Amino acid sequence: PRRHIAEDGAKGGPDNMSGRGAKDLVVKVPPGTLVYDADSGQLLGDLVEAGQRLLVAKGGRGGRGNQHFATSRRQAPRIAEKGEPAQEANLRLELKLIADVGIVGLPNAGKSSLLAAVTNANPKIADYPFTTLEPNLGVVEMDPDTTMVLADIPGLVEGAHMGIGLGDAFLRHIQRTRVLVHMLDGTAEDPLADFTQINSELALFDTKLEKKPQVVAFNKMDMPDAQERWPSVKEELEKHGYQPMAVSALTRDNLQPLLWKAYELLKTAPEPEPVVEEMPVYRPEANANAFKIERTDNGGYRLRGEAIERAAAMTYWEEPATVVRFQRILETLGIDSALRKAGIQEGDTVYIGDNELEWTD
Ligand SMILES: Nc1nc2c(ncn2[C@@H]2O[C@H](COP(=O)(O)OP(=O)(O)OP(=O)(O)O)[C@@H](O)[C@H]2O)c(=O)[nH]1
Ligand SMILES: [Mg+2]
Repeated sequence: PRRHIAEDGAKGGPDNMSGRGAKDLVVKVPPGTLVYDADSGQLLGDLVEAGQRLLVAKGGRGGRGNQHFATSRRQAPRIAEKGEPAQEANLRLELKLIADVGIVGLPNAGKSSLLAAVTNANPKIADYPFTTLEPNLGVVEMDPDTTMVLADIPGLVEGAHMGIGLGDAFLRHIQRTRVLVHMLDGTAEDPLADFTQINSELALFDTKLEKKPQVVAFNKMDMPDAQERWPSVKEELEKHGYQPMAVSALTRDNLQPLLWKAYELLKTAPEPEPVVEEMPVYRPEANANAFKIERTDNGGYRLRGEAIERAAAMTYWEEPATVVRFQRILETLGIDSALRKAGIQEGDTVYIGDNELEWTD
């Protein structure tokens, strides 16, 4: 986890100077990022489009200057507030990449080679498993009016749905593609077994993935091994209702027809379901003035509550005037009487946030 900390609001000053409010801290995330409250698991928002913003924690308001505390009796009050501390939130970010077409297949099938051959993307390509460690995106322009976004989705190995080889992270990306190009390594011992394995990983992760429209691309047709296997693989796949295409990412043979086939499916494929129908933007606390009194092990009292904890954080305890003001807040919120009801005695300790106070009558 990484911490991002915005400034607190600045303190208020004399001569009616209000403190500066804290500047917004903007954390940039790529489109397709889901934002969850890490503690409750609640989904706070789904940042789909470029430029979309989500407020997850407010920065601190600046402290009010002394003039704010003037009354008819006290014309020049000594109190000024400390800046308000910024809200805190633990967030979990999940990236669901958004592409029209996801290229899936076992390691070494030629996914990255396909992406590199047809788009401007420049993914790593090598002949050992797991060359590609994160999905790559590329835009393919079939003609000036027809473009698609392709994603090379690596890491689909056996057990991917259980998180083996980071597979579940990759599977999540597939949820937000509309059509799959399923690449088979034509030189593999048993391309059909590979095909079944990938499909079962998809289904085990999310049954909706299995139903995504698939174009099967039998790759490496430039190799004699692949040419030899092709007729039987084709026949078997056709029996199951697929229309596989033999291609070579290396020689680029048949890649254009493959893309048009994917495009055809794309036009009729359903939009991927949004993860949340409504987009909650910010949820205010139920009742900021609510408070709770807990007994501590050492016989003290701990006060919990948004408003009171904030007021405590904004009090200068060495300034009697601000302490008096805090005392008034205790009374206004009914905390004072609740503490008395709870049996608080002179000299008892009251904890609020990081503050430790002594109760005096
Ligand atoms: N002969 C031949 N080799 C190919 C073809 N396509 C890919 N290759 C080779 O196969 C190997 C794997 O290709 P990649 O594109 O890296 O495969 P990948 O599916 O992205 O693999 P991972 O990233 O590990 O999942 C590389 O050595 C490629 O050069 C093809 O059409 N013909
Ligand atoms: Mg790759």
